[in-house]
Amino acid sequence: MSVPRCEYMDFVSDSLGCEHMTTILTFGTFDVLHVGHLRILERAASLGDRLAVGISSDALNFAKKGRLPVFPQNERMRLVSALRCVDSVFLEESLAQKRDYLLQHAADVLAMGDDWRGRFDEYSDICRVVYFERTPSVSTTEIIEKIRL
Ligand code: C2G
Repeated sequence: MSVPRCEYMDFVSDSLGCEHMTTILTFGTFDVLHVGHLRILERAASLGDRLAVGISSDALNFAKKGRLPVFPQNERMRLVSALRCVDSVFLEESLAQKRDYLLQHAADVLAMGDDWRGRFDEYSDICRVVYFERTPSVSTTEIIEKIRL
């Protein structure tokens, strides 16, 4: 019988008499870390017990945006993992592997900003998909432009 992983884990936890820990996953580049990034991570963490963050690799960013991030992936991972609301980080190497990442981390919830609204609904068969409103008036691109002026 094929049982979705979260239900199976609930069953095992219940049988052992332990509470199920709710895992939240989110993804992003988190380049030039700012308050918009912090706010989405805090709101994502508030949905459950553990927050794991997939940090987009430098190569993935180059493929998506045609430029490398200001801060390299190892530094972006260190900065995000130092935040109090984040429990763990991992490298997101491909957008196409999202389902694998969700299953590997036994995610109960996928949380993303609403600039991605609808783009991840296909994963609602394995977890809850939540979109949060983006924080207005702050973006990495605008910060870079301001520094350049
Ligand atoms: N964000 C936000 N408010 C802002 C800026 C960003 O809520 N003012 C959110 C985005 O909606 C996203 C997260 O912060 O959920 C990370 O944003 P980016 O670093 O811009 O992530 P992105 O390059 O869009 O990569 O697989 C998905 C990608 O990895 C997302």
